[in-house]
Amino acid sequence: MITFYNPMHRGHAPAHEFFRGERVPCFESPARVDYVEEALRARGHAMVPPDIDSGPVLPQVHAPRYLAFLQTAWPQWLALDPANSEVQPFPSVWPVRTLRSDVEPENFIARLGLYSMDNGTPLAHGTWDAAKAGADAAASAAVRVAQGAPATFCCSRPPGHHAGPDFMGGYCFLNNAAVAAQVLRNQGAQRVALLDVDYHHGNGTQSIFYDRADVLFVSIHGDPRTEYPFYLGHADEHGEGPGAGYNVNLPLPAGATAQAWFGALEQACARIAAHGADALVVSLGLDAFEGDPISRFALTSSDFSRLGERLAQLRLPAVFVLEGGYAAAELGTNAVNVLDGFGRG
Ligand code: SP5
Ligand code: ZN
Repeated sequence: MITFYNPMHRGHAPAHEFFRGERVPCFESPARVDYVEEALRARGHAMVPPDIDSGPVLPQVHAPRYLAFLQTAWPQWLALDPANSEVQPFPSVWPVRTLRSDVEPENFIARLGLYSMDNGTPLAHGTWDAAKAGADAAASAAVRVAQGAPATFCCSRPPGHHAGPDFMGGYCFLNNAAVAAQVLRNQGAQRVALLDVDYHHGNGTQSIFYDRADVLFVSIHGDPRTEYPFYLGHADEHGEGPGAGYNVNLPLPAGATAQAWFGALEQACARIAAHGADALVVSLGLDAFEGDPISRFALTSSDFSRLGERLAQLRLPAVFVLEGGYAAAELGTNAVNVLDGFGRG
């Protein structure tokens, strides 16, 4: 399968995140993609750099003022104090209910809060370049499928599915899967199905397409009553306006078995088949793996092969986009198992 890699991902390497008020090493590390690239190479998958600029598509899925902030966030942080080059900025205040989000504050940390859903998405000097090259890789993967490739893989980090129209969150900055779906639409697909199998609900993707019927969003994830992102991903979120009926959430309790997971996958596939899509985008999080350090599903490495084989039965051209998955050493096997399963199916 043609894989687009992200030549800039290593520049996004924040040192720590917060857990229970303490600094801990980042789960979302450059090593994750190193392992996936190694497995792709070992199993003979061609890897090519992005060849499409996502610049014109980004404003179709993200607010211009958010893009402007993100692109210049690091230089703005340094402008406050040159010593900040060694310090990670974190938001500490957010415009929750009753507060205004229409007026951009001048204070940098206040603007960071305006454009963040959590304090778990650290910025580093190379974050914009890494996120932008990742969006380019997603756009490239989508164009290649629009041109007739049966399937492509966007092997990139940082991930994207928690990033909403105008905010970062959950280690995500630019929504790569949304970019891929929008590019497929721009290239002539009338209907796109987007399946999100990351352990965490893809709140950003859901929100971007919530009022649209052309992109069906279907997600299998840990129940937000107990799992991140907590405030979205419930089964009663069906879409709104023209998008009513085009959002499908299939939450499962933390600790759910692989059997329960594949039961949800059947429901997802039935809804996708009914959509009459021209193409499929898969938000390929691998944190439903039994060995994932921050998640509580039970898929084995061979279950990821089964996932790929089942998705192939949809008989749709597909763009796979890497999302989460924090059992770094197993990430390569699990990712390529999905891709090879899809190739066999
Ligand atoms: C793309 C993606 O998978 N983002 C996930 C973001 C999750 N952020 C919350 C991380 C909380 C870590 N909790 C550690 C629990 C260890 N027992
Ligand atoms: Zn996840």
